[in-house]
Amino acid sequence: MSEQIRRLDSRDGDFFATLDALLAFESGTDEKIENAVTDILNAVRTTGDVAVIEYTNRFDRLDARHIADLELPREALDEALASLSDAQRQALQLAADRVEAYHRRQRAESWEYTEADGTRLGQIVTPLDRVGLYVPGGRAAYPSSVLMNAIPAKVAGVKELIMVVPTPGGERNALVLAAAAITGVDRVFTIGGAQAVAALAYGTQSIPQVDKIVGPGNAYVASAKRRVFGTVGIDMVAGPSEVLVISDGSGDPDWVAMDLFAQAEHDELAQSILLCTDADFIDRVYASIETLLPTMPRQDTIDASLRNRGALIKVNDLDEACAIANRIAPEHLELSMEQAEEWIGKIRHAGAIFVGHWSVEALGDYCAGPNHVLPTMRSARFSSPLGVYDFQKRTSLIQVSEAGAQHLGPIAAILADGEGLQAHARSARYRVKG
Ligand code: HSO
Ligand code: ZN
Repeated sequence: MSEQIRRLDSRDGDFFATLDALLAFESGTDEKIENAVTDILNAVRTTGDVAVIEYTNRFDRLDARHIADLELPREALDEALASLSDAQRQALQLAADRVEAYHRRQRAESWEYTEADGTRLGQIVTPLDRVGLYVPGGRAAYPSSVLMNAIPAKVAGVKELIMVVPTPGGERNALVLAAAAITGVDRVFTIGGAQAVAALAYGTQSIPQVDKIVGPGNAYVASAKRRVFGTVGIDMVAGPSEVLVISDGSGDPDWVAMDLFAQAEHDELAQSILLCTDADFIDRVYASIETLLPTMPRQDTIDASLRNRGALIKVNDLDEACAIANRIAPEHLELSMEQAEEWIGKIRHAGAIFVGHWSVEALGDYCAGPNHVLPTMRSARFSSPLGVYDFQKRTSLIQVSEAGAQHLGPIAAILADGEGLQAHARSARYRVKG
């Protein structure tokens, strides 16, 4: 057997050190990229459209003269939608409908309450005004990601959603544009890279400044997003995709192997790990990997990913598997087992949990309903899937009654005295009568 994927046992003396090394992922900063991004951000900030046009022409081999040449009219999106096969159009629409139905449940509402003395307190929820959605060109151009980013923004009530997508050599991705049409993206510019992020963050003569930028991108895009954070909001900067499968040895080893492949085919640094209580089943999954790998169009990527960061791990029991899962805090967790439901409560850290043999990640990636933008690199310990709440913000409401000011004034004044802030103390005391 050729070695495709490492095999570990939780009883091995150095198991946890090996596991931690396998999980470690340095997103690191590359000086060359950082410098290039600095130049691009500065150029776009100072010269606006001119720089955007120049970089776009250079990097994407275009000959645009005005930003208008780089904006797609609504008809172009509708044409893209019309160009799809019926099956593709229906699949995209069904997926969009399900994702929308799920996300509608996430909408937060404003609330308030009134205290006995008439003081009214509350929280006002407001959607963001304008959001930029970055969509990569080339191999990682996923129409499903357009749905997953655009739909929660629209459900939140974002007024204007601006998509940027590079078209290297002028090549457009019809499915991506169709997804933009279906989700009601308001404007689309065919620009990409750090120059697109800069244009959205700072605004140019022709491209409006947004309040938040979301969506995946290459190292230049990620660096640019990190750098403009503060000027605008950003979503998380995602690492490579990950799946952890917990198996009790039930089910079909081919299914498990293919679920590992599905993650591995994303890229060479994607991570696919199996935790299984049954050594015999692990042998069968290993054999399935050997048999199925040569049949995969992306076998080189899958192979590299499984070798780099994959593992088949024998564990003592399912309790231990859950403990390891919590340590890994995977982006996707599949509970590939007979009584899967009973184990949900043991999982504290995962971006999404797929319960039972039928709940395969691929369904979640496209059309189950929940978002496929999930916390990676163990960040499920402290963060959540992309959702409507990422496109809403909260404002506190404070309406103190006259009686309330009598009661609260002395409390605030004492605390202000303690901080040595006399203006605070007096502005509170002014409102206290007698
Ligand atoms: N597994 C990816 C999402 C995706 N899969 C898009 C296919 N297309 C990250 O959750
Ligand atoms: Zn995927």
